[in-house]
Amino acid sequence: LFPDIDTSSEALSGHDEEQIRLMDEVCIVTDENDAPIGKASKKICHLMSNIDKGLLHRAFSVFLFNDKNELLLQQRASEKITFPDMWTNTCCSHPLSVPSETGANLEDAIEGAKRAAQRKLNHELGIKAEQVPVDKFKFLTRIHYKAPSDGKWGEHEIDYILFIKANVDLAPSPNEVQATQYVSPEVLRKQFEDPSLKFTPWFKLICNSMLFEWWEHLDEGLEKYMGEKEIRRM
Ligand code: DMA
Ligand code: MN
Repeated sequence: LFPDIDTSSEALSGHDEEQIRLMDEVCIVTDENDAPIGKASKKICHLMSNIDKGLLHRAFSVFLFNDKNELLLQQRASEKITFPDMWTNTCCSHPLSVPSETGANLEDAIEGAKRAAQRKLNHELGIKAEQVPVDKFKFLTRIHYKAPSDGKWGEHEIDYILFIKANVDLAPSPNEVQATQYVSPEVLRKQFEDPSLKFTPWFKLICNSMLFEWWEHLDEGLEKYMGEKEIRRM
């Protein structure tokens, strides 16, 4: 499907060793309708040279709220190869190309994304699995978007949006996350007006489309937004 795939080995030089190691994780390559058509390393999936040829992979974005309905944000570590130092939603990553995280139909793929979410909430933020049980995540929809990071690197994903309301204990990994904060919708809207704060492109896309409406319905009426089958193209 992608005969001229760029596997360039120089691309990673100068980056953080642990983040280089994580570039060997194996992502799920999909077609535009989110059907898995293969697998490729995280490195291959995030090189703009490959994205420009149409390479697309599966991802998830977690939005975690506390009992005051405040959203947990994280600031990405400087060590991150893509989108370093930017503020973003609670946790993002990729379901891996293993049976437990892939799934052959949408229902199983959602379960896979939830398992991956639980795994990465622990890896990035030190949240114990018991505090974020898989069945507590609510799947809203899938978003298809493309966003360059720095020219060489970027994102092109089908992103599963997962909400969870849970009070958690945080122990962030400094290699992943340099700061965290809980925000209300009002505070987040104010932060968007501050040009010194940089937010990730996918977080801005979700904020500018559905986030605030979903957020208003966190405790009542969220069901009507959940389980959307159509992929939103952004
Ligand atoms: C990738 O996030 C997923 C989305 C939705 C952008 P990431 O760059 O934080 O992935 P990882 O934590 O695996 O490096
Ligand atoms: Mn990605």
